[in-house]
Amino acid sequence: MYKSISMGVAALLLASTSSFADTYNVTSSSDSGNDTLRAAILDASSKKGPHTINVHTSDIVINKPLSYSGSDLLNIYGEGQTITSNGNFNIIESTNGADLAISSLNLIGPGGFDINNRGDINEDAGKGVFVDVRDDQEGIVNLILTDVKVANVANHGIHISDCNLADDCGGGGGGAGEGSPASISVTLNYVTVDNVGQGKMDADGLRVDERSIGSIHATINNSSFKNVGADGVELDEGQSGSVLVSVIDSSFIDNGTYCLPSILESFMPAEDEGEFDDYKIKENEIPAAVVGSPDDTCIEREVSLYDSGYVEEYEFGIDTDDGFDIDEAGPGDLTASIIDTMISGNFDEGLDFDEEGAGSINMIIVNSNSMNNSDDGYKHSESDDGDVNAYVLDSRAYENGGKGFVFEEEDEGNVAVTVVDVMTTANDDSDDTGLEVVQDDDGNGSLTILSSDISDGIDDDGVTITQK
Ligand SMILES: [Ca+2]
Ligand SMILES: [Ca+2]
Ligand SMILES: [Ca+2]
Ligand SMILES: [Ca+2]
Repeated sequence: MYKSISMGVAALLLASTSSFADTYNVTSSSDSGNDTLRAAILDASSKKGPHTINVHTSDIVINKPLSYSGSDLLNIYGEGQTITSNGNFNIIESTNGADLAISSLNLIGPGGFDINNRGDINEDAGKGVFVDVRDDQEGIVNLILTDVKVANVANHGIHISDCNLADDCGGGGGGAGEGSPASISVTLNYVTVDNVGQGKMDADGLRVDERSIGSIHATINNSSFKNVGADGVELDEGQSGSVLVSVIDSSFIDNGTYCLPSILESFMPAEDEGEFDDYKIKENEIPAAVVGSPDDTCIEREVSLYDSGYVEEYEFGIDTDDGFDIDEAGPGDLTASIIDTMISGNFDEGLDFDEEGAGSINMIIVNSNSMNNSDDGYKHSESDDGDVNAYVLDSRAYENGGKGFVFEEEDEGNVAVTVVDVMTTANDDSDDTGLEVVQDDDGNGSLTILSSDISDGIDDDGVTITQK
């Protein structure tokens, strides 16, 4: 029995060694033809892998996607070259759920996108790197990018989709679709994502859609996400499975700008909110959904009615986005460590982490700054069964349009937040809150504050505070 397993492993090793020997060397910078990157990817698509492609050329301009349809690992090693797409399409895609590793390449789209120059009208908006997970896939799908820059594409910079609705999966608790049993692991080292997602609504720097069984593991080191139309990073985990994140020495700057308020404000109704007594105002008497703006999906309209059918209140809002957004739904935890990281100038929250269904939020934030974001600096919301556990060390939140740090826990479960050497100031949500900790419904709440300066005040509910 033992012997046959060993022989199986030896056979596997032999198979992979012989495949590795079948390495491709790209020596032509043409878009297609002999010795090109496209030819190597096409050939690899038709063979068992894993495959390795070494790119030794000058820069490459492509006229259509570099599309890998194999299901075994593809490694592409560049030497710092730039691959530019001369149209609005995906630059590199793994269409059959294969693991993909890319090193030392710049992937650059055509650019020039914004809400007035959309990339999704009568065409599909192009992405930088796209991995499409198969419906029947199992195990872990891996995407590893090292020393890679992605810029100027209309849609997501980097997208891994384990969701059968493709770009219509939506996000968060409202996210739809089914997926495979597989989990997703994404590792970014020295990756820059700049000026992507400006050609359509809800297009992120890095986007992971994980559905059905399986978790998301994201490791982000020495990387930056800036000038993205929607979130710098958005991780959406639906149904069972957890989100596990490690971010070190990275930045999330000036993201969430596609639905640009300075362009859309002139399309907002004169009265963009209202609150009424019962039997006063009918729904057809309040402003209708906005039409005729550059992208009407940017303008949200929320209406709540009394049982009588009359309007209780309504509100219009412009849907800007965050630096880093996580939505974990169904059974499973949201566990993240954010270390040596800068979060600044994002048009909604800096960090916006939401956990629903069974499971907890477990956070560690060390030596990080969140400032000048339009809403909260760091926001954590937990609902249903499960706790909020957070440890914040040597970190700062200042000059955010919302609160500095927010930890909200609802339903069954406890909240335990410890902050050490933390500074907050000039966060202005109209009631000046540097630190908000809320424990709702059943459970205990504790907030421990050591050698910290929360100069704009603490907002607490259901929490025992120990301060030294
Ligand atoms: Ca899955
Ligand atoms: Ca889950
Ligand atoms: Ca959960
Ligand atoms: Ca709870």
